[in-house]
Amino acid sequence: MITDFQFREGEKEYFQRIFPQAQRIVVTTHKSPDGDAAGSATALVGILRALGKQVTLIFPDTLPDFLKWLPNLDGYMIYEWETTKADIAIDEADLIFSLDYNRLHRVGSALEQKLRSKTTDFVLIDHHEEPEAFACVTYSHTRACSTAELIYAWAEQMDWLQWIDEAVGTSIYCGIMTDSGSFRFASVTASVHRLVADLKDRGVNHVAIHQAVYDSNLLDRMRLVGYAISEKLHLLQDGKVAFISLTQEELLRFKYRPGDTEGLVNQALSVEGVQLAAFFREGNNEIKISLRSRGTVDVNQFAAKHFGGGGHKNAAGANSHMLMEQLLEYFEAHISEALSSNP
Ligand SMILES: [Mn+2]
Repeated sequence: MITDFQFREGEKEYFQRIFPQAQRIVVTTHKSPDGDAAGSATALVGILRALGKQVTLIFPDTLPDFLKWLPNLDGYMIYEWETTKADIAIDEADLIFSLDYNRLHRVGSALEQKLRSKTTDFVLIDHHEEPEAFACVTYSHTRACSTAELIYAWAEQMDWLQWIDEAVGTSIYCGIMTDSGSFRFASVTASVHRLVADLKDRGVNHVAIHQAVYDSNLLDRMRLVGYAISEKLHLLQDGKVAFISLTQEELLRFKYRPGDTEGLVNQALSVEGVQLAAFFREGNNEIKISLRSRGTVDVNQFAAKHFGGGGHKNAAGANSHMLMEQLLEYFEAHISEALSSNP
């Protein structure tokens, strides 16, 4: 075995029992799908289609352009735009996969309601803390660097590695690469490198994947990032906290497209001396908060306590309905708590 993430008791038997019967399968991910959500989902779709299943891939909202080249995307639906069609697929499904999210509300309220109304079996494959108990199988390992790593681990334990062809491997690589900061986070183990070596043996072209994801900047995006860093990056708490906020007006000025601010919060965290970074992006009716931290500073707890969000200890997110000004004041007033969790 290459991966460290063994099935718990009864999980393999469950899949062996359910798979011969499950013909129509729906695969879902969290809102604002990132490289790991889309990578793990398309990898799973590729494996399931190779097994002869009829698979529908549903994203809650739009897929950023830098992920639209992924293999096995054909026929994917955006729930926000194609609700009726997607609802039919969900109604007809005998099995639903939940990938890269720990709680059903992470798919957005419309899709959440639809999924909650289903009595079909759910399978959750994820690496975020404290998964909600809604699935028949919760294949959740918080030490995994990405959900894509868990898709490989899942296939390996099902003895389905033969279905990991170049296309499926490409999706898995994309998920691991984007969720691990290109293999630099602490979650990247020797097993992850062994797994990637195996993907290389299966024909995966890492140079092309890296270029497709990271070297496709549009000028507007570069200017937006430049503006955010030069005009909107502020420090608090003697330089231990960095934050960036962008209003809708600012995003429009730079012709914002989904995915354009991906990674911005990590750049704020990369400033010398910064232990916690936050990014606030104003959407249509809520503000999306991304938090990152170093070492023992716990942003998962902070996000849960103050904003009802969560994620991992060093990377968490939440949504807020406060106005931007209020929200930033609130953040400033409470952020020292997160730092003091650091002994
Ligand atoms: Mn992930």
